[in-house]
Amino acid sequence: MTAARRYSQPVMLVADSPNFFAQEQHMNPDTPAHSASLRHDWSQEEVQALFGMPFNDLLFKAHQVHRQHFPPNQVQVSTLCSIKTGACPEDCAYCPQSVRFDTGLEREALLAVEEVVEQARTARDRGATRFCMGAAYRSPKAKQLEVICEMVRQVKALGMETCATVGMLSAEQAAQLRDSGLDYYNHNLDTSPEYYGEIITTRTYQDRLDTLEYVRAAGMKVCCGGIIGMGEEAVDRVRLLQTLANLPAHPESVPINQLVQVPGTPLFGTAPLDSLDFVRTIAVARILMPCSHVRLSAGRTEMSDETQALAFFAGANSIFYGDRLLTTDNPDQDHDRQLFARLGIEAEPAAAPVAETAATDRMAADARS
Ligand code: SAM
Ligand code: DTB
Ligand code: SF4
Repeated sequence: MTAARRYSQPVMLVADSPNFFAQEQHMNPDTPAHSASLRHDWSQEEVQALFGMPFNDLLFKAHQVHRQHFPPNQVQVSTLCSIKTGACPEDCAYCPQSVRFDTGLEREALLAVEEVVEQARTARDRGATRFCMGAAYRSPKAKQLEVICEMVRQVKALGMETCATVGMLSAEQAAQLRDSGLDYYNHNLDTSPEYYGEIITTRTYQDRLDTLEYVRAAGMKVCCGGIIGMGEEAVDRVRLLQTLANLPAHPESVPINQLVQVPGTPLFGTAPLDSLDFVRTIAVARILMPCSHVRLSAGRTEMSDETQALAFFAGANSIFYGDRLLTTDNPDQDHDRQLFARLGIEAEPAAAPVAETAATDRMAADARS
């Protein structure tokens, strides 16, 4: 870690793009009417003060905010699919898919469209309402993007919401994905602007903000969050959430990942995060971005059921469901169904009607049985 980190360093946020404010209302049709009261001017001190609250007070406040904006016992269910695995030229220190680290991962070329659609159908039939396609690219090439667009079209035709995360995009590429019917684009800030350089050197924070801006301008929903437990300081979690909340429009989906430590990556062996600090981060995200879905994302395999229950209480209302994330394990599906049943949680119905099967109802029914 560098000795002198500059927390006051300005980051050019996409707020500088004037059309963003106008977009918030119609860009986020799922957002409840309270969106007029959303704030985008959180100071570091204010966010720090939330993190510094007594745990009970923080959770109480976050849960109140959660109840004001969402049904308290519903969790949105997404399933991930790695459509292109490994051999990525980037150097993200957490990632098993970087070509620079020997993690023993077998690389795979871009999957065939039919294979991806088959996996999406299975995920839908097991109760997922959103299918997220991830590719280990720095940024997709034109031919690759054409194939990805076809995947999006066919997955959408199954009645699922679609999400993709395939690296940096140009404005034109974002428009192409939108035209294929992509609902969400996932692109994470990962950490604070100040800690970022310790984690990734092959692309800048500003590159990420630019991609987010193109995604917004194209009219897609934004899925953007970060990873905690990467050896960052508490102030970096403050700055990550502050940066997310002060984007011109809050991301509709905010994944909070706990680092999955993979042997061979530079971050393997990092001191694990206190699980209460993980829950605090979820709670503060909920308070700052009250209308966004906050996803209890990677890292659930290493988490107790009790920590996950606290995270749901603190305002997490989305998970990845399915035995795999991209290249690492996720809790098995039976375990998640039982956890939902024990907590009285139901899967959130799909935004658009799910074709052929009432998949959401099925997962909810399974969870109750
Ligand atoms: N290559 C594209 C990119 O980086 O934008 C898309 C795929 S990448 C695997 C998507 C996200 O997964 C990363 O931004 C990071 O936040 C998350 N991620 C990757 N490895 C992780 C790990 N070991 N633990 C937690 N989250 C991880
Ligand atoms: C996100 O924020 N987390 C997901 C998804 N977006 C693409 C990825 C988690 C990856 C965990 C490590 C792996 O399985 O390779
Ligand atoms: Fe590549 Fe994405 Fe992994 Fe970074 S996080 S190494 S860009 S696959």
